[in-house]
Amino acid sequence: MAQRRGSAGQAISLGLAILSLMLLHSQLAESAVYTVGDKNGWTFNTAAWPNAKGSRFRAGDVLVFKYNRMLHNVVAVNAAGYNGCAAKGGKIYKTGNDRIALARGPNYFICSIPGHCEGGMKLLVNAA
Ligand code: CU1
Repeated sequence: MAQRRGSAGQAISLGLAILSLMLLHSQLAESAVYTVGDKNGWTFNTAAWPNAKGSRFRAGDVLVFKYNRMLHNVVAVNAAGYNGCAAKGGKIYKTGNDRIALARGPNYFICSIPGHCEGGMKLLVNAA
C-alpha cells in the first residue's frame, strides 16, 4: 500500500519535472540572453555593442550586465536620463551580474558613478 502510493507520487513528481523542463525549454526558445559587451562586460565604450549584435533584439530578450560592483552599477533610465546622464528616477541595479529583460522600443541604461556615463558608459538597445 505504502509502496503503491510512493510509486504514484514518484510518477507525479517525474511528470511535473518533465512539464517544467518543457516550459523552461519553450521560454528559452522564445527569448535570447545577451551578455552586454560580450567578453568585456558592461564598461566604457559599450555604446557600439548593440550594433555589433546586428540589432536583433526583441522584447523579452534578457541583457546580462557583468561588471565589478565596487566600480560600477546599472541604472535603467528614460531618454532624458540617457541623454543627460541623469540617474534620478531610474531603477538601479548593483549586483555585478544583473539580468534585465528588454521592453519593446528603446531601452536606456547608464552607469551612475560620477563621470562614467559622461565617459561613455551608457547603452541604448532597441527591441522589436
Ligand atoms: Cu561605471
